[in-house]
Amino acid sequence: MDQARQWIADANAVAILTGAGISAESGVPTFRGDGGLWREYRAEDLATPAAFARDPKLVWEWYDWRRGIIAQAVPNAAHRALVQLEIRKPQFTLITQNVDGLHDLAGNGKILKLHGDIWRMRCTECGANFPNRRVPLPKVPPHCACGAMARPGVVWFGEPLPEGIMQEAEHAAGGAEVFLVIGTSAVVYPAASLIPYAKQAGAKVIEINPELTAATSIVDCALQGPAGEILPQLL
Ligand code: BJW
Ligand code: ZN
Repeated sequence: MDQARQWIADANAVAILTGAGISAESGVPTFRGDGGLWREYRAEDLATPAAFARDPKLVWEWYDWRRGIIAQAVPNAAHRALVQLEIRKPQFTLITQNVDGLHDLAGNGKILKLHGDIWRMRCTECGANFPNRRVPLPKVPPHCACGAMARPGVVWFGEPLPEGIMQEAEHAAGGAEVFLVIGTSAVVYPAASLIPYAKQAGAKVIEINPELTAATSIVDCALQGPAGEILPQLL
């Protein structure tokens, strides 16, 4: 812990990769592991274009239910600590796999949302991309102004990430002196590839997670515990 604290204190350029675990203490369920996913379905079976094509109403009910949970959630001590870190560091990039918007709500400015935003929708026909914070949705599935069905503004398995975002994330990871990996199982690609990418570019990689993950064996320092407890101590 002391060594990691020193690396962070000495760094001008910091990049961070967060996953669902950083929002766990805000009451947002994670995807995998204990207490992870919901109802009788697996995320992998609902978060795909095929699932949406098969049964858009079912997929939208799942997202509507999750939006209801997220709407009640507020940023926790870990989200808040990252706001303080951004204030302190001249070069700071927060790369998140999360769609919950809690980093925005906490007040971070430079956020790369690799997997989109649960508070946005996209039209399946005209391509419009628009915000929608209505909870619960008055009608499921929701529609675009053009009349066609809308879909959640998130990235499903088998879909490309938003245009250019991995280049930006790699730029930040490649230039970072310290790369923090917080609350992710590090099994979903290409997000997980940022961890070895940062390491190979020379960053000190610090992981914060109560469990061992796919990344633990390659990080320079693994701090085992909940992000809401570890991060405030670290910064
Ligand atoms: C705590 C804590 C506390 C608990 N404090 N920590 C082989 C190699 C490379 C790629 C592939 C491959 N095989 C298949 C692929 C492709 C696929 C993939 O990676 N699959 C793997 C699962 C094998 N990837 C994709 O399909 C991606 N697209 C792509 O590759 O496109 C290529 C392409 C190019 C051009 C044209 C077409 C295609 C897209 C991936 C999209 C992922 N989407 C989801 C859903 C988002 C929307 C939604 O929310 O519904 O993103 S899936 C889900 O997993 C979600 C998450 O962002 C993502 C990562 O999960 P995360 O955040 O790590 O959460 P968990 O639950 O796994 O882990 C939580 C962690 O927190 C745990 O470790 C806990 O211990 C910890 N924790 N409490 C700190 N208090
Ligand atoms: Zn439309």
